[in-house]
Amino acid sequence: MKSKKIRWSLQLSAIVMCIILLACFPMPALVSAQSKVDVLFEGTVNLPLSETFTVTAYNSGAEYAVKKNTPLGALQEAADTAGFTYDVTDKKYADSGVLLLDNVGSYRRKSPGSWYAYVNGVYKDGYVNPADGLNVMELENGDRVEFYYAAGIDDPTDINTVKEKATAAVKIVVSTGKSAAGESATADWTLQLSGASEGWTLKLLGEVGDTITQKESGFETAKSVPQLRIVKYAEDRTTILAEKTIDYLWMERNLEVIGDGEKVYRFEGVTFDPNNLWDPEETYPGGFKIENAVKGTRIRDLCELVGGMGAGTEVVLVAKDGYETRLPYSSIYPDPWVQARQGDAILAWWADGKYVPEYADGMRLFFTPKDGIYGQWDMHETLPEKYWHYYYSDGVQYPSCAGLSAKWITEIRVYSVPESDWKLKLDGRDIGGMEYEVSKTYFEQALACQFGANHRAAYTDSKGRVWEGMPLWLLVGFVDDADQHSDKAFNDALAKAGYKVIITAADGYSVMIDSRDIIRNNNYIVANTLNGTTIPESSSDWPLRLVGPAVKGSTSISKIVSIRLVPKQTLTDIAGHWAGNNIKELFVLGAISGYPDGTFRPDKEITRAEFATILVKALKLEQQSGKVFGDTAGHWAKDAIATVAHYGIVRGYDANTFRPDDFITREQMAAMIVRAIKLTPATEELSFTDSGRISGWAKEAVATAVKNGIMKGYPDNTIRPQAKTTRAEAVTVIVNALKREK
Ligand SMILES: [Ca+2]
Ligand SMILES: [Ca+2]
Repeated sequence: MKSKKIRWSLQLSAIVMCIILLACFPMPALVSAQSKVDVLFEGTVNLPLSETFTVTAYNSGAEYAVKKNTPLGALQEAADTAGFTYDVTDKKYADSGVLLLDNVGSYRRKSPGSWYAYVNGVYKDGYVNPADGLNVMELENGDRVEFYYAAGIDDPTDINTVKEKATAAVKIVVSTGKSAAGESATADWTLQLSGASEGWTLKLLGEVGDTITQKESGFETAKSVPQLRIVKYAEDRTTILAEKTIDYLWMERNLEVIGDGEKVYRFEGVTFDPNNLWDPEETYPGGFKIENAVKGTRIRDLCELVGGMGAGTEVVLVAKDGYETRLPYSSIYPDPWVQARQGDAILAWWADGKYVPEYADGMRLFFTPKDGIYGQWDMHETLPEKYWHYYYSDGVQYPSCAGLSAKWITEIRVYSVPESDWKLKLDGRDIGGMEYEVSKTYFEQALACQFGANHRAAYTDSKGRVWEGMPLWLLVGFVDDADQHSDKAFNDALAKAGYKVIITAADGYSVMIDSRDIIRNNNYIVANTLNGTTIPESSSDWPLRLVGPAVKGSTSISKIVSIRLVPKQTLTDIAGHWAGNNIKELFVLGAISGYPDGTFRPDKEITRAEFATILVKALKLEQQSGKVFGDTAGHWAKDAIATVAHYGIVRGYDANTFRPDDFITREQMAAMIVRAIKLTPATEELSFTDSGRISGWAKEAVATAVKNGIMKGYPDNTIRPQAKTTRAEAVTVIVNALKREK
């Protein structure tokens, strides 16, 4: 949450880049004095090795990841720098993997000329020779890449004739590393900026291609009064209709001051009582998380400075670290019901005798309810559910109204029309997990680290665009098994065993990623923001786009609406079965397999040998071959039985007898499972109606299994110790045991 990258630095680096680019690259008009040729770009581009960018084929709309150190990468950099466009087609991609250049700027293919590409003066024609493909061949430091647009060319390999006839050109020298970039690549410069209250000077040093991040020190001490920017956006949510930048001095002079500086306003702390999450009686068992005597300005009055909130919209309060808090129209323009419980939503710039910046948490959101306390139940009663904040602790989702009280607010975004909502469907049921629908708000709150861990990840693409969102593995962890929120929510064992992660777009297009490629890494990120702003609905990426260093053409997907986890193979007879989820989980783990006809036959009995085999695989016991019973010597499960015997999980009937093909009874199963995961023995008497029928040697094991939730009785309160175990029951007991181990 405490990102060093403050909002200003983004704006500064944009200015910085412009200045550097202007300084380093001569304008095209200045370098083409000697001929009629329209030189769209001439200069050096820096192409980092092992980075890629995404290009969209204009004929098909398909996206491709292309290495930067290719002729196409060089063209892309030139295009970005000089501000022209180009078009490639993928009509040859399917059979030769090349992209072909048709148009650059207004110079179109066969209208009347065509584009010819050269590297160090040698013609490169990917159409004829795929190794010469502009997206294929790799460039080296100092390579010259030239593109000429000319008509009436018989022999493209004759570069001199092509140059003579050319009417347009792009001339690039390639630099592939900072050290080789030459004198034009570094620049020292000084930038003078004036703050609203006093001037200050900021000196940044950088190199072309660097991301320059302003250090917080110096900047903050120089800036004596924090500024607040208020912006109103048009219906497209991008165009700025009005904006105003003010500070508390202006607010105090010009707008009604809320709060008398004596009355204390409080936010209730979380209850930490799982049986009383909301504290509707308002007894405040968790005390108060925030309590200050404040003065501030109504957020409504601030919104009105730029024309007010559109009906049904939400206001976005942005903190200096980028943290966003959203409140609905009804919270800023409250009706009497909300007014009584919530009061005004204000931006506090004074607390306990101090103005900002000495009031270090300011400017901060406060509510001014009549009773002085904004509690969990007030949040429940005054805000729609999607605005509720939570705090996770020990797997419990506690309502946390204090989470609304955002600190360090520097910007208020006001909108004209409501933002379209979206939902992301997560479905892990096919691998034994669960189904969950992530709302837009939930996703945003998770990113704002309300969920106990930092869920935010960022990726800068080849065009320098910064995408932010949630790593794919974290989303998968919500539904891969029954554990949604603990730090072990992502099931590593399942992911290592391998299942398919299918990501689907609104139009039905989908991509598949192997679970083994996503394990606790940021190679795949489901992004909802671009350059610090939520992806707008007008974008073809809305609402979510898959980005990250591992995302290639075949895994590139936008408009994501669902993520489904599916096993590599499926079983045909477990749909609707009471143990279906457990069966799927062990199946994906590879601990059980189906019959050749695709069935699992869950209600069939299971033999002692089969149970031992599943146990070895599920618990990943290291294979041992020492112990062989007289009747397991030639048995198919000889090794698994030897392994469980080695670990003391089974003892057999005697040295010679294991009876591998006997069906295992429930009390035998209890004995094996309890020894397998080494549970502390329980001695409690069991209260099943048939407890007395449990064999003496199995009493402790059955009690232990029941006490640990690994085995359960039947609805008629029997435990049926000598009944044959079904395959479904065996799987369930093992899954329960695995949970205990976890
Ligand atoms: Ca209250
Ligand atoms: Ca999980």
